[in-house]
Amino acid sequence: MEDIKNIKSVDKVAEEILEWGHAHGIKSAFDRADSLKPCPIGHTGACCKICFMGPCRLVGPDAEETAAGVCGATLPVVSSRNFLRMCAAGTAAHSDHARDMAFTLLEASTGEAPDFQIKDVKKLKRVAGILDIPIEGKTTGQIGKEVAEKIIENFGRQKGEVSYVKRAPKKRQEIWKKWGVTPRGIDREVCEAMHRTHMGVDQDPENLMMAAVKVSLADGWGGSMFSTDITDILFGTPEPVHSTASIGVMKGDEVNVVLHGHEPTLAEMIVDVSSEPELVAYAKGKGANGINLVGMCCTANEVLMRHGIPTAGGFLNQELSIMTGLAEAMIVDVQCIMPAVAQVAKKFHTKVITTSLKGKMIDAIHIQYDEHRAKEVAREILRLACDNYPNRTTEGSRVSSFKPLIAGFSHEYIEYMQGGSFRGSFRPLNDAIMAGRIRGVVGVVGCNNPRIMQDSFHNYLATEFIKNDILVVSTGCGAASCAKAGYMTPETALEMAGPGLREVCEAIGVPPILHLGACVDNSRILTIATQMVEEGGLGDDISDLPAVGIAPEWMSEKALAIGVYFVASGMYVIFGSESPVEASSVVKKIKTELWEKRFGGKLEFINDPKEIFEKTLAAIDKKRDALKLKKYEQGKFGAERVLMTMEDRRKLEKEQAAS
Ligand code: BF8
Repeated sequence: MEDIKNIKSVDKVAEEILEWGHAHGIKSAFDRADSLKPCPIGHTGACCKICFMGPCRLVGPDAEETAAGVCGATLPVVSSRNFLRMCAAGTAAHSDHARDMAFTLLEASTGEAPDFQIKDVKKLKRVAGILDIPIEGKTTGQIGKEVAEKIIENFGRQKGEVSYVKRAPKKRQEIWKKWGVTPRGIDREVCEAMHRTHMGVDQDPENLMMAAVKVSLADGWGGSMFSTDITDILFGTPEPVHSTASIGVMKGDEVNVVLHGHEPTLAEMIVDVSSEPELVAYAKGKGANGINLVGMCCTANEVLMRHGIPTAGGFLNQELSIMTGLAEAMIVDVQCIMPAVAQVAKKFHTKVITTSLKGKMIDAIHIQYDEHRAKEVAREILRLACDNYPNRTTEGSRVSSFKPLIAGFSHEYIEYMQGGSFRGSFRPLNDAIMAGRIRGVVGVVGCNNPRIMQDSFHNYLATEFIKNDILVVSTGCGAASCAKAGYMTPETALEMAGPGLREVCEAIGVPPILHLGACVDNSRILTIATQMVEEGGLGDDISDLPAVGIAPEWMSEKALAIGVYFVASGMYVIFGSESPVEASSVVKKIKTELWEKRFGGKLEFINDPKEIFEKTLAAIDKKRDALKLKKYEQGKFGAERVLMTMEDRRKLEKEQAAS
C-alpha cells in the first residue's frame, strides 16, 4: 500500500474528479480533512462537554490518575460517557429509521398509504411467526397491521425484552441476561443512555460501558433488524441482481437524479415512477434521452439490492457526484448527508432537495415527503429534476467509467443458494468451513473517512481475505467500495480468491465478496451467524464461529453502535483509525479484556491494515483450533485449478468446444 500513500482515494474516478476540483478551486471533505486536523483532546475521548461548567479537557502526563473536570469526573468516566453517547446516537439513528419503516408498513397494511404494497407475503408471515402473531384466517393486510403494531410497540416497550432478542442463540440470550444487558424497549435504552450520561448520574466506567452494550443491542437485535425485515416485506427480499458502480454511472445525455440518504420509502417510489411514459416524455421534452437514477450511500444499497439501480458510491462520493456537473438533482432524507453538498451544488446547476422534516438544510429546496401521496411527491421531484436539465452547462469534471457488480445477497437467498427452495440450509457453508475449504468469514463493513485514503483499507482487506480463503460479507459504504473496484463479480473476484473458497463459490454460484445491503442490513449478518450456529458443527454460540467483524474506515456513531452489538453478540470486532477512548487505559481495558471475558467478543482500534489483516487471521485460526476443526492449509483444496486463470479457462473451453 506504500506506493499509493500520496493520493486521496483508490477510487480512480473519485481521484480524477478531485484533481478536476483542485484545478478549478472547488474543495471537498478531502481538502477540509487536510486543513482541519482533529482536535487531539476530543479525538481521544478526553473532552467533556456535557454541562456548561466546561468543556473540561482532561489532559496532562498523568491525566488518567490525576485529571478531573470541574465536577470531579475522571478521564475514564468522561471517556466512557462519550462512548455511550455515541452508541446511543447510532442506535437512535438506525432505530428511528426503523420506526418510519414500521409506520409505512402499518399504513400500507391499512390502505392509508395506497402507493405501498406488501411485496413479500412469505416473509411477512415468517416475521409474524417470530413475533408470535397468529395468521390463520387473516388477510395480508391484517397480518401486516399486526406485525407493524407489534414492532412499533417495541420502541416504547418499558419492560421485558425487545421481541427479536429471542432470535439469538439460546446461550447468547443467557449471557445477556446474566450481565443485565438484554434490551427492554428501543427508546427506553436510548433514553436511559442519555439520562445516565447527563451530568452527575452514572460515574462508573464499567457500568457506563455495559450501558453502551445494552443500547447497541437494541440497535442490532432491534431497530436495524426490524428495519431490514420491514423493508424486505414492503419492497421484496433481495436476490442477486446485476448493476454497475462508480460516479461514472451518471449519464451525459439523461436527467441524472442522485438518491442519497438511508430510508428507502421515497427512493422506492421514485424508482417506481421514473419509468412512467409521461415522465420519460417529460424528460425528453427538456432535451434529455431519459431519466437516470443513481444511488448514493445506503439509499444506493437499498435500491441496488432490490432494483439494480447503479450506485455512485459511498459517503465520500457525495460532493464529487455534484462536481461532475451532471447531477440535475440530489434527493436526500436522513443520515450521512454532508451539509457541504448544498454548498458545492451552488457552483453547479444541481438542486439539492431535502425531503424529511428531520433533515433540512440551508440552501437546499425542501419538498416534504408524505407517504399518503408518495408517488405524487416522487413525480414532483422528478419533474423538478427534468426542468433543471436545460440548465446544465459544460462545467464539471464529467467521468464515465464504471464497474459491473452483483448485489442482492439476503439471508434468505444465501440459504436458498445452498440447496434450493426445499432443501435450503447453511450446511454446505458450515461443511466447507469445517473441512478448511473456507477458513472463516469476515464482515468488512462501514463508512469511508477522509482521514483514511478512500477505499484503501476496505479493498486491501477484502482482497487479502479472499486470497486466504476467507468469505467476505459486506454492507454500507464498504460494499460500495468493493463494488467500485470491480471486486463484486464472480469473474474478477474468483480470479483472486484462494482455491478452496473459489471451489465453494463456483459450486454454489456466488462471488467470494457478498453484498448484503445497507448498514441496517448488518442485522442480516447476525441472523446468518445464528443460523450457522444452529446448523451445527461450529459450536453453540456466535462467539464460537471463526468470524470477525471489521469497520476499517469508520466515522459515524452508527458504525460504533454496530461494532458494539457485534461484540455483545460474541464477535471480535476491529475498527480502523484511532480509538475514540484512546485517552483512557481503563476504558480500553473494559472494551477489550472485560467484554471478552463477559461476551466472548472485544473491540479494538487498529490503524494499520496489515495488522488488522494479521490479527483477523490469527483470531480465525484460534477459533478453528478451539472448535477442533481441521487445520487450514492454503492450497489444499481446488489445487489443480490454482494455476488456471479465468482467461485460461475460457481458452480451454473454447478449444474443447472447437474439438
Ligand atoms: O449507514 S457506512 S458513511 S452511508 S454510516 Fe453512512 Fe457509514 Fe456509509 Fe449508510 Ni453506514
